Amino acid sequence: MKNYKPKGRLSANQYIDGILKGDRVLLSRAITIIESNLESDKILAKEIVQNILPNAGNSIRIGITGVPGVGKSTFIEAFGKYLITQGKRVAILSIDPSSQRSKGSILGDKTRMEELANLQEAYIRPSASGDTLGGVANKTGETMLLCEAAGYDVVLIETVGVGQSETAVHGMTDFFLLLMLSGAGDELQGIKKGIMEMADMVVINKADGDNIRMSEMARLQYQNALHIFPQSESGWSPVVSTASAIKNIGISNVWNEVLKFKHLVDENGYFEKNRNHQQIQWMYNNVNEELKRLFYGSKNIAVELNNLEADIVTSKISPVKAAQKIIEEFKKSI
Ligand SMILES: Nc1nc2c(ncn2[C@@H]2O[C@H](COP(=O)(O)OP(=O)(O)OP(=O)(O)O)[C@@H](O)[C@H]2O)c(=O)[nH]1
Ligand SMILES: [Mg+2]
Repeated sequence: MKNYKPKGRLSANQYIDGILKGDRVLLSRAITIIESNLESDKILAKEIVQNILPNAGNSIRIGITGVPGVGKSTFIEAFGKYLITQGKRVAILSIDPSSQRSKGSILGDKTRMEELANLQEAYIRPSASGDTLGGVANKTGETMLLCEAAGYDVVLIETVGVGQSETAVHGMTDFFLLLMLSGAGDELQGIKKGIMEMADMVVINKADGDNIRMSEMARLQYQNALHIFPQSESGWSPVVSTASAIKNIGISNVWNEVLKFKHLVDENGYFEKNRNHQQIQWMYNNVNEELKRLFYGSKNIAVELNNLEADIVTSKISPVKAAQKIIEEFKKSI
């Protein structure tokens, strides 16, 4: 199986060697294979990921979220550049299952992260496209492993503050950072309580100019709000700070908090426990995705589903009975 090589591709070993040497071109090409839906590429992708696994995992994985316009890209530009001054190599990935935006965000982020994108120590890869969040998240997870094997020791995974993608990013990162704005209620910011609850740190961005006082007030408010949540399993108490991504203020503080967190969870064993839990969860995500693909990808099932839909609307069959029937059909085919 080793060294499998579909037409037009290098062998798995060539990609692996390139990635381990930190070759950005081969890293990008390997990620393209991970994102591909061709069956031959899927086999190749699995082989690459399986073999780089011993060299992956050695990064701190940070999830970053916040509503559109809060300043995620600007923050990542400032934060990424700061991390590089600290001797880090930074990979920036994103999860965004909405296809229209994933195209738009490439263009948007190219301009917002211009300086970072030009640094050798940074690697920026926009969201994979795909129909399901689960599928996109799985691909981003594998991309993250390749980046780690290529020597990036901080991985930032960005997502927008709406929908379920937060949960997916939280499920694959060690530290979860929520960017907020002052002067707007939670409802206005579209941030659900559940997302606040996931945050290890809340940063009130755009704390500059006339906004400084309001931002400080918001900081106190959020700090109080976070006290109401039960203590998280990590033993870490979430912190709230202010920052100005555009003026480069409060950026180093964020990293200091990440380091404090890392120290704590290394000591108390939560870091490893959480990573193990995430690995197992990831297996189930893959099982779920593959089952859905097998089921909905089957021609017979598609035809039968079509018939059942017609029978449901004409009340020939109940939805529950229809579901049971199609599952029986599926069981016969496996
Ligand atoms: N005053 C001020 N403006 C900022 C700051 N950070 C970002 N901005 C501005 O806010 C706008 C949105 O910033 P982005 O970084 O694109 O925000 P985003 O969260 O990535 O937005 P999406 O990619 O659309 O989700 C831009 O015009 C930025 O220049 C800040 O710290 N202070
Ligand atoms: Mg952005």
